Amino acid sequence: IRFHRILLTGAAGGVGTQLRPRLKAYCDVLRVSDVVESLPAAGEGEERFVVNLADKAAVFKMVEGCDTILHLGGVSVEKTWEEILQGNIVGLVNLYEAARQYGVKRIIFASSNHVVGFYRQDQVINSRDPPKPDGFYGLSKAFGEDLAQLYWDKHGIETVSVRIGSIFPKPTDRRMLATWMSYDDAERLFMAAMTAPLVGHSIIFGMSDNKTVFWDNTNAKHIGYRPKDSSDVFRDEVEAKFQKLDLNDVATRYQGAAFTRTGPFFQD
Ligand code: 15L
Repeated sequence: IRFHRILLTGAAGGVGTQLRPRLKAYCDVLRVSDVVESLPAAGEGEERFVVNLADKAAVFKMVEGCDTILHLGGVSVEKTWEEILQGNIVGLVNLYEAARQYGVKRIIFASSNHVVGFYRQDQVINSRDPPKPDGFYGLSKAFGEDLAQLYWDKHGIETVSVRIGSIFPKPTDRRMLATWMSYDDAERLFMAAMTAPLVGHSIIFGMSDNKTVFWDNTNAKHIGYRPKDSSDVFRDEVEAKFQKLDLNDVATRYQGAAFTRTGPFFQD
């Protein structure tokens, strides 16, 4: 499947920057957007939009003419409630309303493992287990998943909510041996989500083929995502760095690790 125009939001972020050149292979036109002016200029076959998601009119212009959206935009870590409200709640409603207006058929929504961050690391959960957000950020992603469900049930817009673990060059702590997803696997997952024949609203955990797991993706098998990388290649390196396990440390205790803390930006 080739798309005419894909919209990539959050294109200046860590994941967006990596995905941007890769997505070009799947569409005639790649429209990239971000809130920051530092978003690199449009290359060949690209269109560039600097947009604040809380600005409804701007979001509508950004969405018009797009076949599908990979929505990585919004606030991506714990921040003040006001910032999360604007970026992830108001912004998401704007995006879905625009999608409804312009007939976008499917959205790939970057949800997060922080929707379930208060499950413990000795629990293996699946997508039907109730959310246990670990902060306002995780809560906003839980809202996003429910919003996606509503727009499927009521308006027939499909969404794959990807509860992304940790997309980084490599796992850097013990928790990430379970949560890590390589950039190559992220591309595989996002493209599987974009092209699977029928998804309705599906929730999938975004991780590589890791040996240590917190999440069971059985409910998302219809998407056909086959990871090819594994965090285990880095296991010795990681375990050598973190030899002593403190079982009372949230980094070892909870799936959401530091996000479960209180304190500045962790909502005391
Ligand atoms: C997230 O949701 C963040 O966007 C990312 O920066 C990482 O912190 C990731 O979760 C994680 O849990 O590793």
